[in-house]
Amino acid sequence: MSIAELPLTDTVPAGGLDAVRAWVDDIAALTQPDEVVWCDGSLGEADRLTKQLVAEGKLIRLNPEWRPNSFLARTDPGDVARVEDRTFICSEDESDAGPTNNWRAPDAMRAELREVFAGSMRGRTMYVVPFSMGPVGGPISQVGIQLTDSAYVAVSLGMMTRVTDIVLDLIDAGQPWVPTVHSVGFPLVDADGVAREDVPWPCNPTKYIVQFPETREVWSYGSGYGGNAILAKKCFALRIASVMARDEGWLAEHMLIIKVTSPEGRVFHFAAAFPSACGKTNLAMLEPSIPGWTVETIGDDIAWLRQGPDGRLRAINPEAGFFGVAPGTGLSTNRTAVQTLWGNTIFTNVALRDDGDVWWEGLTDEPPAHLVDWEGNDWTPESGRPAAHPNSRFTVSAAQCPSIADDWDAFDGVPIDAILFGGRRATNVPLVAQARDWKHGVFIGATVSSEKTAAAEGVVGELRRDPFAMLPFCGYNMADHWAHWLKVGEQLGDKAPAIFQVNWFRKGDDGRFLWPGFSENARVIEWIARRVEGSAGSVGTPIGRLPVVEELDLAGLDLPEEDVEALFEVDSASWQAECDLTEQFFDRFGSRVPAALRAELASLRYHLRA
Ligand code: GTP
Ligand code: SPV
Ligand code: MN
Repeated sequence: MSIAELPLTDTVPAGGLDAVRAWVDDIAALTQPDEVVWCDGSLGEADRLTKQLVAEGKLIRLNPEWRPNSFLARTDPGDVARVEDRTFICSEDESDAGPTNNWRAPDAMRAELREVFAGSMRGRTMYVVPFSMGPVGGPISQVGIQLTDSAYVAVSLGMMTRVTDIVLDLIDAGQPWVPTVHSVGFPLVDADGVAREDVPWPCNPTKYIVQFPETREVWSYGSGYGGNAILAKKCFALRIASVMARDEGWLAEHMLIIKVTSPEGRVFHFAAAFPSACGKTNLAMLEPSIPGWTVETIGDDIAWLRQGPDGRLRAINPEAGFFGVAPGTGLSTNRTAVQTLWGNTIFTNVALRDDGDVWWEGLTDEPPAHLVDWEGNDWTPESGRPAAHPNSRFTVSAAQCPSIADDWDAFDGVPIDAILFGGRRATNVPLVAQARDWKHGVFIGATVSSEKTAAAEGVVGELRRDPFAMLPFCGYNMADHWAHWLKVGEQLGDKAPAIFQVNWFRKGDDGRFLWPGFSENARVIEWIARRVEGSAGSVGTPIGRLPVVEELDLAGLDLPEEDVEALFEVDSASWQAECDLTEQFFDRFGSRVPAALRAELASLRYHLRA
């Protein structure tokens, strides 16, 4: 059979291990790797792969005195973040992808992918990596397999998910699985058999991050960077899983999960959706500044939520590791993360110290006198540029986190008491507000806007709508996602969690953050917990219920009264302008916007004018 005739999978594969083997053979015939290696997720395997990556110059081993079994990867300068304009949702019907996704017809995209993947792994090894999202065999968990020609990606996947060959047994016993294919698009031998040298970070200027929601497949080409290449994460656990969730009545969301314990010993679980690089990992690892409260980590990026047998919404963290933003992570901001990174960590695009350890902006107050920056160049504090890339990251296993909760990998998940929506907003959005009810909460989620960060290619700081923090991650029409949330709320009835909006990033006229953030966010967490248990009051405003300021614990904070006022100011004129923008945003989705959300907008306008 010629390459052009080779079928690409276009149905969810059934038929157990035979189907897996046939698929692996098909992809190998298409991409033509030298060798196919099946991974089992063992420590020995990770050790072999990292040693090989070091030998090939693709990883730098850090000084084991400071950072045992840890590595630095430097990407190609053109492959440092998610590429949203090269991310495609290939549903049969364009309207199912919606106006916020790039859509391509599935057949046309398959033909294009067949071309780019043909021979793309020549001269390389193709790794077959079976993984479970969530506890292996758990009722909310799902399994998948990633094929990749990058050992860096295979090792990263082993840290971020549960890689084990038990997954193959589950598949053989009939469990559905999601096939994902990844190539860095840098074959070492061309079609004429001419060899070329490998480079430290192979990738391709042309990138494709492709989801087929109906057949539940992922194809990724040209990038080695996290969200583009670790396909179990954003591609599967959000874009594909959101579609599964819509069809099956659950939720796949860009949310952290925490366990909060009050001084009286009452336990709460919160889930919170903030856009990329807007504080999920930091809140997930919060070390409360107020006495008596503890916060423990369950997840820092993705939550799968499903109504449990008791009628409550239960959540799991489908991942098993953290792929966290390095800059801004330091002892004074996120001590828990710094402790998590003591060893067994892969750092990507941070700076290298002369003593063989790593550094990034915010790790310490003062930078070292000399560094090698993320691009491999000499750096001093006078260089006038950041030493670490603003989207530099760490990859580390969740089990290593000192604040990890004992129930973080509970089979059935944890019951969720409150859901938080947030963003990076210099103006308008108060420090915290509670939604009046589920519908109002869905309106708040649907209208989140946030200043763009370095987590994706594009202009940093630009304000954009990022509903549910899912703009780049919803595998179907965003307006249908809102309708789905309304439906889930109806199913949950009076067992539905309370919904809140938070904003750590409001600024004063002088441009400084009004709120100290980080561990002080515990004060907001406390208010939310008190609202959930019914022991704190609130003040009704058009945009939601705000704290009674006297009930908010601000003791010991050096916060001028006018800053507190500014943090909670609801300016009618700016909110009316915000409503106009919301209407324009809704209009992009036409008649698919649920009537309940149009009604929320009308009611907000009415109350702002009243
Ligand atoms: P992704 O992994 O991209 O999804 O990001 P994330 O939402 O987990 O964001 P993360 O917690 O890594 O924070 C991103 C940046 O925001 C870091 O530089 C943090 O230091 C900063 N940040 C987090 N929390 C706060 C806060 O409360 N206040 C301020 N001012 N900055 C914060
Ligand atoms: C994000 O951008 O939201 C991340 C990093 O969590 S990535 O895995 O690249 O998506
Ligand atoms: Mn994220």
